[in-house]
This record gives sequence, structure tokens and C-alpha cells, in this order.
Amino acid sequence: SVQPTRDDKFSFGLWTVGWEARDPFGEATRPALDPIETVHKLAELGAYGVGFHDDDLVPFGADAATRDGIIARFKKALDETGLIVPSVTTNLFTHPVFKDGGFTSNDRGVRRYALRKVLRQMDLGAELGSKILVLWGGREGSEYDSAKDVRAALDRYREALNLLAQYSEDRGYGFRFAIEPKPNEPRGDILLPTAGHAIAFTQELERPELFGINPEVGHEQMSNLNFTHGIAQALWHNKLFHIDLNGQHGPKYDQDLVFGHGDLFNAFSTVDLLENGLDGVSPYDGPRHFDYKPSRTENVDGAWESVKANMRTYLLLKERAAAFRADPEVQEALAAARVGDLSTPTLKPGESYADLLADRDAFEDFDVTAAGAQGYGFIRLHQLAVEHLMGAR
Ligand code: 3MF
Ligand code: MG
Ligand code: MG
Ligand code: MG
Repeated sequence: SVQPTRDDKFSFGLWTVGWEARDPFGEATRPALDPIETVHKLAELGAYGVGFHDDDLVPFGADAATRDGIIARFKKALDETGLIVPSVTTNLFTHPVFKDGGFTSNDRGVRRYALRKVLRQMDLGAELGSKILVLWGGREGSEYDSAKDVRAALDRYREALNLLAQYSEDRGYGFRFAIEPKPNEPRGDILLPTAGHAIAFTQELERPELFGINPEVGHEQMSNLNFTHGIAQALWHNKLFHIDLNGQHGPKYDQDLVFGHGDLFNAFSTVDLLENGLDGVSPYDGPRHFDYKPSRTENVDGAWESVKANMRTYLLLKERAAAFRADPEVQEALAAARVGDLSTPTLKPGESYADLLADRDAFEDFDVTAAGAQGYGFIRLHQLAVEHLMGAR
């Protein structure tokens, strides 16, 4: 069914549907939404979770009493609806204090302030039962190569993340940390720009097992990369801790369209991977989180339409992917394309390189002409995928 239920694990950031649509060239086109109402409406529409930056819920600089009041109201809404908070995150990008970054600002005072801001959000997240902390370092970067010592910045980034993990473990919070890569915007160049950079970075931390990534469809596509390949590699490293689903048309500004409203074919393979793996087993059990922005042209009704559109598109793609996998002609085409054969180890059981060197079939007698002349049948296979995606089969 394409009616979302809690089992689908759909979650939304308060900052997504609640975006007032201010952009670098224009003012807001929609009013702010009340987070309490958003919680109720998301639950009604079939989401299971909601996430937020500290400042999405409690305005920056609010006094303690105001903060406590807002949090109490928010908790009540969660209790009333049963909505959960699978992940939280911290805003280290809006206030001018972060204009040169949070953890990697050249100003040490700013770095210390950023750490305190994240620790405070971890306290709140833990209180709400959240187990994932997303870290998007949108201001960690530079416009000018001369202005940032990237190696020192990575030292400071590491120092910060090690501290967060230590705090989480000491307090018994049990957070897993998901670094969100992005190549640029708002900084000219952002540190940890792609899934690959971020995964490599996690290996340098004191507790690498607590750190993974939160790849966003559009962010990888801004770098002209294949998102499905990116998450497949993240899964291979056991680093897919969270996901930001949205839509993007290739390398340009961060469009944050509804999921599937950009590269639909890649969205199809993304859902197919998340839901079916290659063997019918889903390799990912985390939130299906949408991080998108209802376009500036939409009014509040349109913004709520866009919430439904994200979930409906995901479920339609899931249906299409299931139909694709179940189609006997597809199974035959997959076999003809020998997609499954790639899972067979290249060496025979127990074979050494000496055995390989001794195997004349592998080299001396291997018919390179015939192997070079064979057709792989990938176009026929992809045409079947296209037809399933189009609902033509
Ligand atoms: C920006 C983003 C961010 C992050 C968010 C979560 C504002 O391009 O994608 O959304 O997803 O900060 O940490
Ligand atoms: Mg984006
Ligand atoms: Mg984004
Ligand atoms: Mg994001």
C-alpha cells in the first residue's frame, strides 16, 4: 500500500516542512509553523519520527524558563501522538558567530562555544530517547585556500568529535554519530565534502565504531556523484547510520526537492537498495528521513502536500522495485547479465596466487577475443527497470 504507516519509519526535520522559504534573494513566503502542530500533523500523515536542530525548537538565545516551557509542550505532543525522535542535530550555521565554522572556526572561543552548544543538544536528545546525533558542518570550510589550514581544521574536527563520543559514553547516552557530507553551500568549500571523505575521516577517531555518515541525496549529486553507489559503499563499511532523502537535478545549488523529484532513476535504485538489497534483504533499518524544502512557490497547504509527496513517492518506488524484482523476465535478464555472479569470489576455494599462476585457463588459454566480444545485456535489463518505473509492466 502507498498509505504510510509507522512501520515505514518515515521521519521529517522540523526545519523541512517548517521552512519559511527565505532564500539569498528573497524574503519568507510562508509563516513559521508551530512545532507542536507539526508533530500532530506529521503523526496524522503517517510519519513515525521527527528530528530537529536545537534552534528549530527553542529559539536561539531563549532564557531557561522559555526553553523549559517549549520542551515540556513538545514532549506532551510526542506523548499524545506516539511520534518518536530518532535523531537530533545542532545548528552550528545560522548565527553570525559561526560564520567561520563551529568546531573548526579559526577563533578558539567559537570552537569552545560550538562544543557546548552540541553537548546541550545531546542532553536534550538523550532525554527524548534519540540515539542518533547528526553532524552537518555546513560552515566548516572556507572560501579562500589561504584562510584555512585544512590539516589543523581536521585536527580540531577530530578533537571535537572525540569529545562528543566521550561525553555520550560517560553519560550512558549511547549516541551513534552521523556526519553529513556536503561539498559546498553555504561555504565555498566544506570540509568532509563527500560520503567517501567522511567515511575515511571516521577511521581516524578514537571510537570509529560510533561514527558513520548521514548522506543526503542532493549533496552527493551536487558533486556529480551517484548517490546509490555512495550509500552502497557506506553500507559496505557499516557506516550508513542515517539518510537524508530528497531530490536534486545534478551539480547546481542545493535544491532540496521532494524525494524523487530530481533524478528519479537514482531514487528508484536507492529505494531498491534500501528495501531489497540485492538478495531481498533490507540492509538498512534506520529512519527513512526526508531532508527537503517545500519550494518557495508553495503556500502552507502546498508544504503539507510536499510532506505527503515524499512518503508517497518512496512507497510507490518501493512497490515498483518489488515488482521489478518479482518479474520473471527481470530475473532472467539479471541472470543473463550475470549480476549475481559478481558475488562469487574470483579465486577458487583455497586457491593461492601460485595456483592462479599455474592455471593456464586463467591466462595462456583464456579466450580474450571471445570475452571481449560478448554482450552483457545491461541495456535490456535497464529497459525492464525503466518500464517498471514507468508502470508499463
Ligand atoms: C543542509 C542540510 C542540513 C542538515 C541538517 C542536519 C539544514 O544542506 O542538509 O539541513 O541536514 O543540518 O544536521
Ligand atoms: Mg540539501
Ligand atoms: Mg541540505
Ligand atoms: Mg541534510
